[in-house]
Amino acid sequence: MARQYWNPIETAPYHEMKALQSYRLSRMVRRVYENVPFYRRKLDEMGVKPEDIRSVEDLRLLPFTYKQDLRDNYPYGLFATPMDQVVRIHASSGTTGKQTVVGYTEEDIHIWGEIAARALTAIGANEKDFVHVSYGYGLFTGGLGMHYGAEAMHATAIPASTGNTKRQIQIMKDFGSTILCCTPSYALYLGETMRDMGIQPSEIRLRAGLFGAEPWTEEMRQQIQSLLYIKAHDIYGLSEIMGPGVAFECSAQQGLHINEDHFIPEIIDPDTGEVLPEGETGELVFTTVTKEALPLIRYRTRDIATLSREKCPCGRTLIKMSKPKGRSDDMLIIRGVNVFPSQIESVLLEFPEVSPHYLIVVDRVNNLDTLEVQVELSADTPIDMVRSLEKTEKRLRAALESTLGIAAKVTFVSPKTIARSEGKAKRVIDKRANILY
Ligand code: DLL
Repeated sequence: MARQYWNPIETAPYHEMKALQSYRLSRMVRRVYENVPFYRRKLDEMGVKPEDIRSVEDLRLLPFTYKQDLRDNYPYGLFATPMDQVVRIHASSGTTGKQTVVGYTEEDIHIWGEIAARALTAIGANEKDFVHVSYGYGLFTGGLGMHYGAEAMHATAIPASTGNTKRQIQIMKDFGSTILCCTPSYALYLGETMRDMGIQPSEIRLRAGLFGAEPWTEEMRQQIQSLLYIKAHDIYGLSEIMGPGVAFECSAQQGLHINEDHFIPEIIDPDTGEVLPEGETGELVFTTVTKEALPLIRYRTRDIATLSREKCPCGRTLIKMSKPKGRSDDMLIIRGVNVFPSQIESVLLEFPEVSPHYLIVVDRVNNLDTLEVQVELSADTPIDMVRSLEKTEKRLRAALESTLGIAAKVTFVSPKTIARSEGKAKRVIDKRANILY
């Protein structure tokens, strides 16, 4: 019989989980104090001794770690093990500055495979599945992370990586891929290409997908599901903490379970650093408690989310995070109003006349911020129907204004003119600061 959970810890009562977290936390703090000069200095400055940290409640005594700290200690300065124990390096490219370099011991790789296997099991995968991995293989953690997860559960990994979309579809058809792992934007693109190639979803065996690495909305989930005839699930992670599998969606699809026996989450106010009570929205912060090569204390993810310990119908007791609502640093401030690209996406996806491919262009004209949303018309919307297009544009503008609280210009472009991405989609051009997200 297919396993419902990968590891019984996923259903442990909270008091057991808390005891495990507390034990692992105090052990980890002792280890970083002894092995990472950066943390020893920070703790000394704050007057905190490793023996002060006995339980998860003591977390708030500890300092935050920022992406900048990783850059300042580039490439290996925060590693807690000698390099001869590091068996793998990954890195994440930033929009600015140096790459963030992360490392793994053999045990870290083992745990990563385990948490990715938990995510795959939660969507109903088992050893009979063919896991088609179209995340990039390389320094990016997506490809190898999901690959090792598939192998850990004895499924068959298909390391398709990115690129050559038509060939990917051929592989899916011929090799019998049943589970798809890629970014949600690439899943959409694969679905569209399949449609253009005249391949019916019934000709392939895909039944579920694990999509992450970028924010996506419920509406996008519906589109992927109907294009590919599969169940689309979310998977969250970040290289600094591990890679894909830090949190994963179960069949209930009401938030993502965090593998909290390895990564303790907190939600804080991003401005004051104050820890917020369960249910409030703020910045997600993680403390790794089992990582050997690169343990991080209270790492500021910049992702905005909420946490909840509400009972989950799937039976897992692991705490859940909401889908990330955006990043505290990709949040756009347009004419003083906070705008998340995901809000714009939600509105666009309510309009069947347009496709989910869009570009948000923010500029400043005569000292005034401007917001333009360029969006592709759906392939079956005739571009020459000027009158009906005018009506759509008016309705879309009104919907955007009521959701965002500011006016946006809407520009329709022909189908397939907005650049497709095989990895994370680039959806915002902020000409005010020359930032490309
Ligand atoms: O994107 C790891 C990953 C690979 C996750 C494959 C899921 C699937 P980084 O390149 O370090 O790592 O980027 C991490 O991507 O802080 C979020 O802002 C964003 N992100 C990742 N997953 C999701 C998701 C990988 N499911 C950053 N929803 C994170 C929204 C996500 N944002």
